[in-house]
Amino acid sequence: MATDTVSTPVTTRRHGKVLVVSVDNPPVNALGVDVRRGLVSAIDAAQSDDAVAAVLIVGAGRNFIAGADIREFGKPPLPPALPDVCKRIEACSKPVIAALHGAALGGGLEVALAAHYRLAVNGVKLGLPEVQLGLMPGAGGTQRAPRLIGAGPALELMLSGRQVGADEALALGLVDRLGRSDDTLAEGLAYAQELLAANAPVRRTRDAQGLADRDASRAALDAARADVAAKSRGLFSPQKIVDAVEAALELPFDEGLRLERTLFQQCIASPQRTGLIHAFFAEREVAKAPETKLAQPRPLASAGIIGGGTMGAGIAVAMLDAGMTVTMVERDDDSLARGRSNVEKVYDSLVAKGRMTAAAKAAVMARFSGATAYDALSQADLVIEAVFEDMAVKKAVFAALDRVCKPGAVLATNTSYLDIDAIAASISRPQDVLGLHFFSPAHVMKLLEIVVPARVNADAVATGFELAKKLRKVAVRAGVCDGFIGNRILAVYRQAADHMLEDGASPYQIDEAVREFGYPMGPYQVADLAGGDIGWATRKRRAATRDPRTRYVEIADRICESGWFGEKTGRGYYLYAKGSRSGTPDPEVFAIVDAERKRAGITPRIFDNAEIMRRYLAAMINEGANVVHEGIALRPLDVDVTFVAGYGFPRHRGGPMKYADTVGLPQVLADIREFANDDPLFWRPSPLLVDLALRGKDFDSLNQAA
Ligand code: T1G
Ligand code: NAD
Repeated sequence: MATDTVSTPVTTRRHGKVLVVSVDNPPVNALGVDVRRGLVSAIDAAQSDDAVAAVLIVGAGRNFIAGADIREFGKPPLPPALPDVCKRIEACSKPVIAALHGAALGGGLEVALAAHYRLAVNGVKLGLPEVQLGLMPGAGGTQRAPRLIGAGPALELMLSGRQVGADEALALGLVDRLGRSDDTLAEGLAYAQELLAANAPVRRTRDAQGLADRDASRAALDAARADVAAKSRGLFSPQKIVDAVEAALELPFDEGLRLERTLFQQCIASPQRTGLIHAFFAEREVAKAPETKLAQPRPLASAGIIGGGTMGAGIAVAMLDAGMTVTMVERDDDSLARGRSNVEKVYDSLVAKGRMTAAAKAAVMARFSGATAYDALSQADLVIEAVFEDMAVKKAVFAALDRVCKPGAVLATNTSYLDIDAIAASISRPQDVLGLHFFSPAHVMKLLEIVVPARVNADAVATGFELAKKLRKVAVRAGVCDGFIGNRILAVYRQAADHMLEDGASPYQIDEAVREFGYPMGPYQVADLAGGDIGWATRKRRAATRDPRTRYVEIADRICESGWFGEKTGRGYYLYAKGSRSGTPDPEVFAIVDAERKRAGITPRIFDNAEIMRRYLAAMINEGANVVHEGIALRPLDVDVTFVAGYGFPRHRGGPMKYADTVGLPQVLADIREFANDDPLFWRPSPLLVDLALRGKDFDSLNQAA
């Protein structure tokens, strides 16, 4: 065994004639500056050591290399740049082999592509996910990948950002060999020995012939360009990726590399990069709630669901998909049968689409059982209540759970608005009660608000976060208030939209402005999708406590009074032709709006889309600041993740609070103060916003401080 040489986090060790270069930079071996320097030194060492005939690059820990160090972006770049590191690896005159396990993503895959041979073991995840960060491969990936696997497959990988496993990587030609075991080092060394024994030459990817069929490459480029134009909805980097791959086809390698660099710098400079990287890290920060550091989660093998309606059934599917055992309790046999069929419907449609076998469905449903008696839940680790949004009904359910559930069972409610402290106080074990607020459809929507009442134990909250991980949800910790984080803020910016509607804008123009901003849908399309009856019930419930001085727009009530609840009734704000999910403007809605304006004595005025968004976002940001100020959300980034994961806020803008920072808090505050001239009661600047603007701080300063 030869001696160790050069610096950490990259170490080298000679195994016979093979120099093993090991990257060890926890947690994911990101290509920070020390790793880059270490790789260059290692190749230089190999180059100058006659005893070395080949180089094997491996990653220590769970991954090969998960890419460039994302935390370095936006900071002054330190040499060597990653493209130069890759060039150095590729130029090595001795065969360089990369042995891949775990994540080999972004710059990590680019390092592997610069190597001359690639081996992967089972469980590997290869990909070029830069587009998900508002970036593009910037270390040769756009030039080497198309040459290795062809323009079509390379474009698909870079534009989707998806990860591929070992078998697909081999089929694509991304790797040359699959290891028989998961001992990456041993498999890599064996492959290196075999190559040496076969006198395998240095094989540079820059010379690979994946682009030889120009017509096919051109066709793939044209298809990708059309796809990006149709689907990228204003995203910046997808276009740059296509431009770079076009350069791979049209330009010599080194010129293509130079153009890639230029395009990459443009992506770095784009605000979308800032927004998407903020979203990446924010989603990881929200999972680190104080309670998860204080306590270990309780067991989570079996769960009970009370209520098999829209939410109960969706939550049951999410849990079954995560491998849990689920018992649903309903009021009576008919309701239970309906609940079971709501669950089965999801799997039947997967079977019908060929995305699930009947046997797999049967195996999943074998973990599902139903009952009308609560005793069936005596051994459940966790029970989630999703019955009617009525305090008396919910308290009765919790009384029953208090009676039958085992000590230590976590008792959760999926209520959207009701006071969870009151529910907890109604039973003998408030320390086990918390809110688990899913979003519809619960087996699809990523967001899960974990609502923390005053008397809950930390391990019950930690169990909520553990459940979120198990269900692959993005969990955000929220305090108890009317509507928690999401629905509370939604109610305010929806009011701002209704004010503009009554003052002269149309629901269709408002939806258009919101879509232009990057949302998939506007607020009136969302209302029609969710069903106007739910909001109507909430408004009626709130009527008794509404401050009579505040402005109340009755247009939505008029529409609901007509029985128009949206898609489920064929009309709401839009008209829906039979079987169609896309609505058309409804002349009768215009009539209702005109009548309400007359009743309110309002002369309509013109709004342009820019003003619509200034008002819509100012309301959202201001209430977001109130939610942080009151401690309902721990930090501004918790509000951002809530809206990106659960309310369609465009991810490339990072979230409402991040967006506010890009606009500048003084500007947001100025807007609110301008709007307050007409309605000082609605537009009351949040004390937090005023304070931060005064001190020249932004919301991100609070994220850093936490
Ligand atoms: N840079 C810096 N930190 C990173 C990182 C990265 N690339 N990847 C992960 N982390 C941190 C993360 O914030 C967390 O920190 C911890 O590692 C564990 O991550 C030139 C431009 C690899 C699949 O997009 O997809 O290369 O919260 O919780 O679930 O072309 O992390 O503990 O403090 O996610 O096991 C391209 C991003 C970069 C991959 C592991 N690469 N990472 O998942 O753990 S751009 C990526 C992931 C690039 C070049 C370009 C996942 C993972 P903390 P985790 P995980
Ligand atoms: P739903 O009307 O579709 O289903 C409620 C189910 O509860 C019905 O099947 C009913 O039979 C059952 N039920 C009522 N009383 C019961 C009892 N005592 N024991 C057992 N079962 C009983 O309602 P939903 O939309 O699924 O909403 C359920 C809860 O989830 C509500 O608190 C709601 O506010 C909340 N929520 C709804 C949404 C949404 O978009 N629908 C989103 C988040 C949260």
